[in-house]
Amino acid sequence: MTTVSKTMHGRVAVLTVDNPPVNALSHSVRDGLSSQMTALASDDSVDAIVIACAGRTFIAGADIREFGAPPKEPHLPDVVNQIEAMEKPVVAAIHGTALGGGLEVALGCHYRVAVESAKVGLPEVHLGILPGAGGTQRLPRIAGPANAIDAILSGRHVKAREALSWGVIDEITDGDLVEAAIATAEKAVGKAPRRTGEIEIDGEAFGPEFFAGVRKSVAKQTRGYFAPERCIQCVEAAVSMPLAEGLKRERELFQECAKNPQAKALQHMFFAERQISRIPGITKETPRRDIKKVGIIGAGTMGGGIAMNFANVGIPVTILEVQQEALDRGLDVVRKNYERSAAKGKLTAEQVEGLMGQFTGTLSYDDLSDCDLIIEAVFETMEIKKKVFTELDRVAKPGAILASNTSYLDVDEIAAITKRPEDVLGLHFFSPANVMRLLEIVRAEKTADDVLATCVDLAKTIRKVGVVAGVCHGFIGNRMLSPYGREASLAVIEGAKPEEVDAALYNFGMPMGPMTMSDMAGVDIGYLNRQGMGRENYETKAYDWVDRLVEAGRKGLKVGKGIYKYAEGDRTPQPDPEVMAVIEEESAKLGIERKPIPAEDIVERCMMALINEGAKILGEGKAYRASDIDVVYVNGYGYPRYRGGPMHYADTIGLKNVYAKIMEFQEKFGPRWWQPAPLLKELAEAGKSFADYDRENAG
Ligand code: T1G
Repeated sequence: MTTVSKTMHGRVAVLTVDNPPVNALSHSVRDGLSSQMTALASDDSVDAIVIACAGRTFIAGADIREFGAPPKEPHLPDVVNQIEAMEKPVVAAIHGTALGGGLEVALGCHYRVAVESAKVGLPEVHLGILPGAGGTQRLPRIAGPANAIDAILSGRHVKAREALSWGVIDEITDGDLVEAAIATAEKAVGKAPRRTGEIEIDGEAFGPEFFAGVRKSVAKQTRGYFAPERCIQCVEAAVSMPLAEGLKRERELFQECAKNPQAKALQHMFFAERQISRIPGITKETPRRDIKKVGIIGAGTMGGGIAMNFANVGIPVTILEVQQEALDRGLDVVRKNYERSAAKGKLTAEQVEGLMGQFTGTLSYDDLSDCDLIIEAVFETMEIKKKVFTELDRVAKPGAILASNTSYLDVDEIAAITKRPEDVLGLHFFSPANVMRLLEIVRAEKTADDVLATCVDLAKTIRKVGVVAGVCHGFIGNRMLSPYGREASLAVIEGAKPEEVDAALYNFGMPMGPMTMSDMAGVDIGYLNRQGMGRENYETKAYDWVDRLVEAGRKGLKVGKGIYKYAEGDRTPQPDPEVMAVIEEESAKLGIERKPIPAEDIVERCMMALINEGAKILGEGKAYRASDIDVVYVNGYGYPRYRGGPMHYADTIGLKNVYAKIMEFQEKFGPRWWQPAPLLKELAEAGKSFADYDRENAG
């Protein structure tokens, strides 16, 4: 298939790349560009060349689907070198996004013309690799090492205007892009070639101190990641080496990254996040409902945070509270949030007012009658939720979508209280709801397809990662959190200190350990939950020590003491001997002889618990794909993205090994909590992975 075609415009040859959906540099594109360059170099009827793209975007990078397959010639670095070496001027005409290999091709060109809305970037780091076709060598030369390192380490999409100021784009046109590029090409004919790779960097200001500063500034957000350090080393090479040597160094470091398991995990996440909107029974043809106005019930932290998501994208919201005071307080918190963003320079004072203008407060359900979607974020008991939904059923207009933000409750039961269960579903936001990217979309038994489809699209509109889950206690995320927390807590009663459990999981890559997380969320929340459950329904051994802390007033960070203690105004958890005394007493009471537990064992128990529950959820059809579970854990619980989520992590261990480990735990810790998920057993015995399961069940 020809993906690169040529048309003549006077003496300028325009090459058009047409490889939908995003003009990725598949083998045919590389081959087309390379053979066209060879032919055009000696074609006397051609003075100059333009590279443009059909469809929605300029080249968005290498073809990620070809990763892992044996590389086929011509290789991209050679194609870029070939373009740069041309004696005839070559101009890139950029619209959409020139990303990764796409920007590298553009940097190989001698000029770059773009439309105002275009963006450029080197997002390879998000895929666990680095720009491997000269991007780490050419971008520092043209944009300067500081801008280059910012772009390469963040992977961000740089707007055309900013790229223009960096020198990466030569011209922004508001007219026809290809015509503007042809004009630039014609003007360049006869001038000396203008090659990015020949620009000399003044290395003076970019010595070891500069790079030490860079390393320090990204240390926190790149903790555990393999590629960022290699990206920095590439730019160091660009500053200190001639182009050819720098390109060689880039190649070596690229290979190191590509071989590292993190690359596979991060690429898995790339596709996983694009799979989530493929839902059985939902197609492009499924009708959608218009969401022009949203109602939120409850102006607490959750309700206010949820409301902000809609206001941010220009959808007006009506917030309902029971009392004026609570309403005022809630709206005030929203305003303060926006003002904080303004103080950081992210919003102007005018924008803050504009955003606040999207909010209407009310004390009356009747004011929700014109809302297309109403989300309740009230206290988490079935009784209260039912009252709210009865009211909603009374006031909502026909066709309005009614959603509950419950984290655990049965959405079918909530839906059944209304006369329109087909309009009801769960929309489970994560706190703080204006920040956290995850949204669990809970498909209840009777939820209509168009309701679900509307909410899946809506998640994208409000820039959330929306994963569909079935109705079960805790849905995907919180259901898995429960056995994970249990194992962490058991480790404490068996001999580990809380700070040892936290350190083990932090070092595994979690943003914080479960004990710190408990303190932050409020230790009393789990306590109240357990009180409602009855002792026969949970592992008392794991939690009695925690409950004693709560009963002694240690409710967590909010009161300055919980599993840890906190100095006034300081959020740093500090181990507390008083807590250790309680733990030791409880261990003794249970007849447990406390023994140190190695960090690997703590991690293993917690991870196996997570994976096994994930496999149960998948087997019961409460998640459509193992990769959906990975998306939930990475975006909602801070599971290290570079491990690809718990299910991908299980695949890297091998499901046979996972199953064997769970059986070993059953033997060692008893069968009550260690029943292998039937699906896990089945896959392990068949020698399959969760990825195989996803492939076989696709569509
Ligand atoms: N390769 C293959 N498929 C790709 C792809 C790519 N690079 N980019 C997107 N797709 C598919 C995607 O899976 C989806 O497929 C469809 O295109 C639309 O994508 C040597 C090593 C371009 C900003 O990392 O950031 O260059 O699900 O839903 O929201 O240094 O896609 O429809 O079947 O995301 O409009 C570097 C990745 C590669 C860019 C468009 N490039 N892509 O966003 O649509 S590494 C990237 C994106 C590299 C060199 C190297 C976005 C987008 P399907 P979409 P979108």
